[in-house]
Amino acid sequence: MATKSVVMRGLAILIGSTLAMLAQGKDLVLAEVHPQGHVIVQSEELLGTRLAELSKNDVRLQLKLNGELCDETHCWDKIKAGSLDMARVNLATLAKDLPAVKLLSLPYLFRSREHMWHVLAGDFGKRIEAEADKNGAVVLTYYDSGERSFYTTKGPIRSVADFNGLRIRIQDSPVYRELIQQLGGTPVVVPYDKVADAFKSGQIDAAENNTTSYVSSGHYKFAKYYSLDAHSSVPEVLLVSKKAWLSLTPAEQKALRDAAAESSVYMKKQWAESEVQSLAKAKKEGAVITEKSQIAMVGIEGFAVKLYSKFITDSNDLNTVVNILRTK
Ligand code: GTR
Repeated sequence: MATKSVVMRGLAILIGSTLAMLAQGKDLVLAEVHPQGHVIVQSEELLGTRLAELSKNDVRLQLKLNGELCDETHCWDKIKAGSLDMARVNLATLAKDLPAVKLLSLPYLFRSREHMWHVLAGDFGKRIEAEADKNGAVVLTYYDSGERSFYTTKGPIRSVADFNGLRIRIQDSPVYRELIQQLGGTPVVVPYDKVADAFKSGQIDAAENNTTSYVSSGHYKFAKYYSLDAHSSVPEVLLVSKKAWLSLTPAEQKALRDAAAESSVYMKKQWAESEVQSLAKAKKEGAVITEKSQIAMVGIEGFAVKLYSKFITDSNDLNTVVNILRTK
């Protein structure tokens, strides 16, 4: 009798804790540098809603905004180490570890964003996923990041001479460091959330970004000369650490992938509108926009292509870049 009641009590505890675990579900923390209202954050909110629906509330997303948990370089390091579940970063952040991302970041590589998406959808995209996997990360999906262009406090960039002496903020990427040096400026690595302060304190005279971030970050208030040279179209990437990925059941993994894919479709639809609105806002508030047709691109590209010989290190890379250039 006594034995039975011990067994029954044990069973009750086991059932109780199992039910509690089921009721609790799993929380995935997603680190993000952008603030509420940014189109990327809106897409992540959708991701969270759809993930909860598709997993029947079994997996929930906890969004941490404004770089509260880490800047992008450190978020990537944490993803690799498995100490952060998820992060959305610009793919350029991975260039220091993924040779494929170095190639993708080469300036003026893509004719258009459609070109870039075609390349990512093919073998090159698989190569990025494999290299991310080797680093402990799973690529869930990509978001649009438009094209990045330079903005300065000093005056418009119209030719390569205008880079002379500029201290230009860059993301932490060996490719961008080299690009700025080739163009005659001084690269300064500053985390995204510190760029406005760097403008204020005079640490930098210029930076580069897409239209949406130029405006949502408030950089347009410090650097009003925005010259649309469109030197790179490196997309945003949504990552989950392998550790967090492997803690999910196959059904939960599917829910996460499906929710991510849906959020990406939504994001890409919203992106164009967000760019148009941002540019209009910047112009209205005094930004001076220089169109690509007003920039002496041949001279600039002449310096930029020197990066190709630096970062294309073997015949494999060469074939890859030639294939990218040939992709329709
Ligand atoms: C933004 C991008 C961020 C971050 C930032 C930067 O456009 O969405 O993820 O990479 O640029 O320049 O640091």
